[in-house]
Amino acid sequence: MKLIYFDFNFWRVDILRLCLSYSNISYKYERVPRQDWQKKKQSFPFGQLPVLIYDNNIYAHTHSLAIFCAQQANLYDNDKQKILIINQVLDWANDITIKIAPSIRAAMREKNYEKSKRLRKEFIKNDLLVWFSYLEQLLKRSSSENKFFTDKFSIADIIAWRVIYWFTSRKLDHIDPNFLKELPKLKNYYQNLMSFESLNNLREFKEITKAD
Ligand SMILES: N[C@@H](CCC(=O)N[C@@H](CS)C(=O)NCC(=O)O)C(=O)O
Repeated sequence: MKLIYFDFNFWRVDILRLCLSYSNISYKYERVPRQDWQKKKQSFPFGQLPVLIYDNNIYAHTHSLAIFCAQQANLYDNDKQKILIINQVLDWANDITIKIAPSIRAAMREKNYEKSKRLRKEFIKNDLLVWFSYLEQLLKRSSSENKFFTDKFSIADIIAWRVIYWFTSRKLDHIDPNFLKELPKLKNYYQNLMSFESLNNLREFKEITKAD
């Protein structure tokens, strides 16, 4: 099994790596340097990363790959309603990424820092707490103790941990790293995951949190 992503850490690929590693499934990992992307883009399905190479076939799209890796790692579920909960966390992660993406693109691609700042402030005003409170609400109505989304550690918790880590790790300009104080249940959930040994002992977890 081989995963391919860019030469930086991001939740879309990290959730796949964490899943596989959790169940000791070995995988290769190729990082494409950003400067090589334009000449390589067309060789990937959908012109995007991450991709998974499995049994000589290539597969794309975070959602599909996440379900596949979680199934391999026994971090998905067989219960239809639990599957719905897990899939919603995946869709939440995708949606909040799409919401913040214009402010990232303005800085990274266009090098227009004023525009990026304006878009980031708009995101903070309109979306940041709204979207994290959606996640907190989902946690509250899905789990009995606000410990794991489906009451059993799953890829949903890996995704939620990774995305909250991204938003609270001071990597995103203008975002108060303490914004979760407004959402105490989600904050507590996240802190429990930070100290959950089955997760924080993984090599990938250490690498992700050390890189910042
Ligand atoms: N629908 C894709 C979106 C993946 C995506 O947006 N990948 C970005 C990096 S995070 C990318 O490949 N950007 C380069 C490009 O679109 O040229 C998925 O679910 O994985």
